[in-house]
Amino acid sequence: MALFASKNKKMVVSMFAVVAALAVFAPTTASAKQYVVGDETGWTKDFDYTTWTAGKQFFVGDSLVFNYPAGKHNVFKVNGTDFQQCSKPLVGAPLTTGSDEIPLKTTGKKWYICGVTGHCTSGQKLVITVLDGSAAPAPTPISPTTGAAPGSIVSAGFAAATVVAVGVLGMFMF
Ligand SMILES: *[C@@H]1O[C@H](CO)[C@@H](O)[C@H](O)[C@H]1NC(C)=O
Ligand SMILES: [Cu+2]
Repeated sequence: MALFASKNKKMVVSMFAVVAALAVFAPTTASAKQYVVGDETGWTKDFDYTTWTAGKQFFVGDSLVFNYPAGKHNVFKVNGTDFQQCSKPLVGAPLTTGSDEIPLKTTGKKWYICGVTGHCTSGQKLVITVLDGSAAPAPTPISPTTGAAPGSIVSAGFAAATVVAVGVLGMFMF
């Protein structure tokens, strides 16, 4: 760094801060996907949700949105047995807003059915497998100051703020 004139140091430090901040934010925004179940058809009976899931990969951090006319359908999260038998869980209320977003927080199989009589048996049932988010491309670690994992938006925000603060500090110090 002794080779750099004071002005160049400022430039290098602030450019570093900007690049590092972008590197922290870019992967978090790019990787989280929101899946509208059934796309424009939405959540309804007489639809093949197995075909809809084919070729899709769901990761922790993604979310599902169930769209339907409120009052016409609902969304129960069930286990594999209830899914097979199209039976509503004995405890727990369904989602009923007509635009129900479900964040995928853990890995593994997730099962959803409509609780209106006859709808699940008419195909209104969805099973997905949620994969570990780390299977997605990992962000390139640039800054040694960002100790936080990029998994959560909050920690990413803190990390970016730290990087920017260091950059600003650097502009005054050098
Ligand atoms: C699935 O959930 C039902 C209640 O809705 C429960 O009775 C049953 O034991 C559960 N099955 C498994 C395999 O957890
Ligand atoms: Cu229904």
